[in-house]
Amino acid sequence: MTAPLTGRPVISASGLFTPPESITNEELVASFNAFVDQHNAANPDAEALAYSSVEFIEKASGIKARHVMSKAAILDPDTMCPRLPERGNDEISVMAEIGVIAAREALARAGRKPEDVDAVLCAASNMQRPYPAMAIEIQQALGIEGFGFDMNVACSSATFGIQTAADYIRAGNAKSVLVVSPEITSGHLNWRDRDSHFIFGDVATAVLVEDAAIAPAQHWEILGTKLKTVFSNNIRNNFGFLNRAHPDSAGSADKLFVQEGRKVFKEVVPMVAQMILEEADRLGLDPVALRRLWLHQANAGMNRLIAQRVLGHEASEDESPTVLDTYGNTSSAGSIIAFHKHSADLGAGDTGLICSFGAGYSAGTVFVRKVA
Ligand code: CO8
Repeated sequence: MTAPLTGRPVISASGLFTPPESITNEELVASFNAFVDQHNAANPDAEALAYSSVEFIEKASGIKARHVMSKAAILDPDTMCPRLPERGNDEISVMAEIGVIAAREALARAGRKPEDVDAVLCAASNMQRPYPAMAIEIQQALGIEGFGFDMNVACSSATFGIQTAADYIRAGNAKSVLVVSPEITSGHLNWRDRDSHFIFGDVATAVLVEDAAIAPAQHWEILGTKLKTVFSNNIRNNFGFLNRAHPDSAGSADKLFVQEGRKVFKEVVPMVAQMILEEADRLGLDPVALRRLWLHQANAGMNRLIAQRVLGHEASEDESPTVLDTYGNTSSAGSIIAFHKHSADLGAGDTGLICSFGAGYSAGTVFVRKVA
């Protein structure tokens, strides 16, 4: 007989899909600089484009490589964007396919059968299409009954998804919810933009949020979730269904990711550090005693500063692990990859924080405690 539901949300398990192909900074810069040479030779009267550099990328961001879904096309100076063959309506979509792989891992780790899941949220910074929802395709591919829908809060999509799932559990509207974040960021990155061409990578993550009553013995109690948004144009993408066919907009760089990176850095660090400290206080947690921070992976320097303000000292790799070096910024999936790869070693009673921040601006905190 199943125990009565508690209304207490937990993270039962997580899953990860990593694309097999990866681009090093050296490969990326060689391709970018070949494009620059071609462009400058073809436009002798225009202001010359400048080279990118491996040293700058690593120093400014901490990124050494990124996984991608379509390496050859991205590195081809004549293409410089992913080329993923279109699929028929009777085939699974690429985003759904990688989301399903991550979701299957989360279900297997939790010992959960698809028929026991009530809902699927596809939470990511871009959807492959507006409808039918990616979440419903993932739900169908997994054989889940119930419902699914898509949600987009840029880099904070996954934490906003976790809070939404946790609220379903708290309200008793669901007992098991999958939050899937397939992030094919290479499709909305401008690979010809020197300021940002090195930032992003592709990945998919999944988090299974459940009622404590049905969770596997090893799980993470969700102590509290908090979301925040403050409008900013400093990270923006103007692509949309209303401008797709507009003659003025064809090929415009503003229909891809654009940012004022330095302003983002300066404004988001204090906002997020303060939010974490306020939420820890509200939950009666000593921030200094947090065993691990799984922070959004956008910039190593940003994470260093945020972790320092929260913990009161320079965080070690053990206290604030980095996956940015090999994955790049994977938008909402970043903090979940860090959690997935660096949480098994913690002991019962250890507390930690999953935290996202990015475009919107948006930020989300999920404080967790390991059980068993
Ligand atoms: N190679 C060599 N030199 C370069 C390069 C390059 N590739 N790019 C810039 N430079 C030069 C500049 O020209 C500048 O030169 P000068 O001083 O002569 O003018 C110098 O380097 C310094 O440039 P910056 O001031 O821009 O460099 P920063 O030190 O600020 O580093 C960063 C730039 C890495 C972008 C840094 O500001 C940063 O990481 N900021 C935070 C960004 C951030 O967190 N953004 C979040 C975005 S993610 C998000 O919200 C999700 C959105 C949805 C997903 C989108 C998927 C595509």
